[in-house]
Amino acid sequence: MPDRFYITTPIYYVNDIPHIGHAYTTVAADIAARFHRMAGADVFFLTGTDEHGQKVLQAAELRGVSPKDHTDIMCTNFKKLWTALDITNDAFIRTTDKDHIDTVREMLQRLYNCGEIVKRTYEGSYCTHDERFWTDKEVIDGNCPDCSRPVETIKEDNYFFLMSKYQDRLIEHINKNSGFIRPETRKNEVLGFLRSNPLGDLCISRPKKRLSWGIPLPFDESYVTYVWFDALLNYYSATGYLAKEHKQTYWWPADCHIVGKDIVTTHAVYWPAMLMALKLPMPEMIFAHGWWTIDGKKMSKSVGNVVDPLAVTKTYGVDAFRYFLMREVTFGLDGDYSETALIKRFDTELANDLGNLVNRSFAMLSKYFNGIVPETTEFDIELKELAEGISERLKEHLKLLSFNKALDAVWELVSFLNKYIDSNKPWALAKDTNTAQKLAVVMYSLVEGIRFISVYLYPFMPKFGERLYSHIIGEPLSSERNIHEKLKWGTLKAGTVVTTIEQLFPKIENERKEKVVEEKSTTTVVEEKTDELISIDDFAKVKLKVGKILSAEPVPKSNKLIKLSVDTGELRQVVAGIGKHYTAEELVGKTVIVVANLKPAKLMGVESHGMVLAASEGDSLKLVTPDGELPAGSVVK
Ligand code: ME8
Repeated sequence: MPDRFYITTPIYYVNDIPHIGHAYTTVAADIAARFHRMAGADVFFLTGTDEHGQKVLQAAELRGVSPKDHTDIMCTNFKKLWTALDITNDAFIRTTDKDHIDTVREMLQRLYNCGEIVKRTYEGSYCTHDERFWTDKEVIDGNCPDCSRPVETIKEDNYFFLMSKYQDRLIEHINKNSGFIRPETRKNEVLGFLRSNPLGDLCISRPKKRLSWGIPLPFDESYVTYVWFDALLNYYSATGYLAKEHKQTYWWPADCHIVGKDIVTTHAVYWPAMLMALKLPMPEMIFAHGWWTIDGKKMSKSVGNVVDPLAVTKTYGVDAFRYFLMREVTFGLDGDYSETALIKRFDTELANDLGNLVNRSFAMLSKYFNGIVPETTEFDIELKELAEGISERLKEHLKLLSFNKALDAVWELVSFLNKYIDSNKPWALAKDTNTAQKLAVVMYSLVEGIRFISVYLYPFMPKFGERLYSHIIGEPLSSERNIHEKLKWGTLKAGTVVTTIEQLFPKIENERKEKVVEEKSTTTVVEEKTDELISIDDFAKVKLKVGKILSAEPVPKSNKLIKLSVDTGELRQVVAGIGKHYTAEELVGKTVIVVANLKPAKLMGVESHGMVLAASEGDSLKLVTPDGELPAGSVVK
């Protein structure tokens, strides 16, 4: 891993209201930045806004304010969103910053002086909306190939950057540096484009009489700079005035430009050609990710399907949103965004797999060791190797921005620990003094494993990682330097007090159901009508699961209700009216069958999420249990 890591997002058009697409790129860059910081690298993470051009001027005029005042207001939409999404950008560049403008002018002058920029008369098709010329081949039926608006034929003098002469060098650079453009499909696309078309020169000026809102050319003040030429230079100019403590040469070249696939040509052709002309080193990698759609359609204000990231995070939390974006789709491919998919991942992966692992582990530590991490000299070698090995795997995956592979690796540990509980059955070990040492190993391993998970997931879900790590260790994770050194099995000290923790990801479906729960203090007696048969579909509505009773205690002031904590693949509280037939003590460790989709109810003021099945005859009552061992959560069919 480099000791110094410079990562960027595109600078977003200041007129846009940020949506999940913008959030996606920025969250991805944030994860990479956090990961490198944790690994001890010196990180510079840059984002910002692109503030010049016709559209900004028009929007400002419409509001009756100056373009600068307009951009001052509009760029705060992005700044606020980044704060809300826990983005740790080190700097926010605006192309209206004086230092950026000075750098652009200096670079233009340099290129002009060495003959890389020349003046020519140009006649061509121009799209005012996109502020760019198109070749005759590109124009479709007199319309712009990008926005489909009619193009105008314009003849005027303009300045051109002699980009065409870099065509061969660009192809050579891309071929020699296999990781320069990622993913592979985008690299091939760019190579295909460069090999099959003669690369034109780039018109980098706009006459002021047509467009006044831009950076004036230093060698001809009657022109302003083409907005892309100005924008791309932000990556370099920022290193000169926004990255503190070091010289520009320390930060340049960038390690990683993350962009969407829409702007791959500007980044993988224009920008490297500009750098070649400026005799500046090439960035290490340009990664063009895929596109989020809604029901297969492009997000757009006019269609009204734009998803507001702030609204999503208010409902589901920042961590869940960040997790979903990175988990749902392979970085590089397109994906369709839906709330249903988000809820599904939240409930199964965050609430069930992860949240319950943490909850039941800490609850058992509290029950069997008063919340004190026990002393142990033994450990499970497979678990140790898995936990420690993820560190290297994350490095490899994050180098290539394979976020979902990284999450897969962490989830191997989550699943391992869940199975570890089921196979070691701490509740059974706790019953026998001969297995006290084994119980200590199991409980130590669970807490230690969870500590690893808190660190590994921190870049993805910073609030979760921070909260969990400091809950275990008592120190904030973000203040730890070189945290990877602490990813050695056994670093957790015996004697550490780890109290129980409230549900980290309360199930969304449950929360919705709970809203309609009514207080019930009476028992409903259903009269059996033997002649009323139900269909198989009716029966299928009842979800029965195998559950393991982790703890039990009598409900105060009741002689028959017992409050159970049951593992049914998720941790749930069930109140059972079996107190006359079983003591709380003898219930712990039993395997039972639970009705898992019963509406929650309150019995003597205690919430119950499900029902334990029992058979009775006269005064006798026995719990129904499977004929043999099955893991908690197994479905009864
Ligand atoms: O192009 N899915 O700015 P922009 C995924 N100012 N990502 C998306 C997306 C979607 N549906 N929509 C937007 C510009 N993005 C220029 C950049 S850089 C020197 C100048 C993300 O506001 C994605 O990263 O149109 C895309 O490349 C970027 O927003 C475009 O932002």
